Amino acid sequence: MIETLDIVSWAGPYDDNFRRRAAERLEAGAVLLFPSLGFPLDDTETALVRSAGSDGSAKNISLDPATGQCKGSTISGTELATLTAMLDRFGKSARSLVEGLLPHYAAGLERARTSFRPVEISGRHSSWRQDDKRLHVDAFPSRPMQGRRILRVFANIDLDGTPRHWRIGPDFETYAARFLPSLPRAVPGKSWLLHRLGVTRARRSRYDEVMLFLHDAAKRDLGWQRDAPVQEVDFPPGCAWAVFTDQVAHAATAGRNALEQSFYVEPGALARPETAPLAVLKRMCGAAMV
Ligand code: AKG
Repeated sequence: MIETLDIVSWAGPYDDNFRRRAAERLEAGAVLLFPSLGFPLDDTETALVRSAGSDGSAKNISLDPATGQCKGSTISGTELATLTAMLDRFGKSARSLVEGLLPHYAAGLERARTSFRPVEISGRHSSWRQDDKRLHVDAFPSRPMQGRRILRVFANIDLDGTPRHWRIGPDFETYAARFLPSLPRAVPGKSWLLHRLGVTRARRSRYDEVMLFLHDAAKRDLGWQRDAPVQEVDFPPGCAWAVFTDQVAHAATAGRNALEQSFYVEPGALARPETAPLAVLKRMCGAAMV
């Protein structure tokens, strides 16, 4: 489940061996772990990270690279400019890493939001649906993916040595097989109406409905949360990791001060599309998904 790649720079070119292993293992559902890939901070960024988490900012401070706007933080002025620049630098570094290791994604890769997650996870309260301490695969209620993949790059930038702790659950097919028997039938007109009402940015495909169902059904099932076989992983400060979070069941149970960059990947850019949730669900449900 964990493929360790000992690279030390966010910019390639990377060794053929690293590129081959990244391409083979990521789409097979592994987490690519880069134990020596730290994201260095300068003095002003370090001061900002040190004070974050206690200033009332949201659990997720995010930068939209399309607008350059940073949302969720209570800071302003030069501090906000420093934070925005740090997030943008991380987003660009993550893109350079992905394009260097997985060059076949470059033409089908969209950089989405970059986030800073300063707040300690353990003990944090949220609704069951938003509780990322429960195992889940990612799906977005308002942003239909229509088969595009969700690839995320994380870095732990905590200054006091706190690891980020994840639980990684069973493979996607095993996860889906557990919940698909109770998948509700599609409701004609629902995706049209949700789009019309502005609840979703585009029409949800059946793929989006099934992925949201899998996200919710897993988080709601406390018995499965307790009993599912998991691998416990600590991501210490100074490391980075990349994972298809729409495929890999994951729960983040402890840690603070992480950076995260989301990418959307076109299905046509995948090396092995038959391993993607879109193909797995089509096969398991016996029906077209998009
Ligand atoms: C998610 O964003 O889907 C999570 O589960 C949180 C991961 C993290 O912040 O480490």
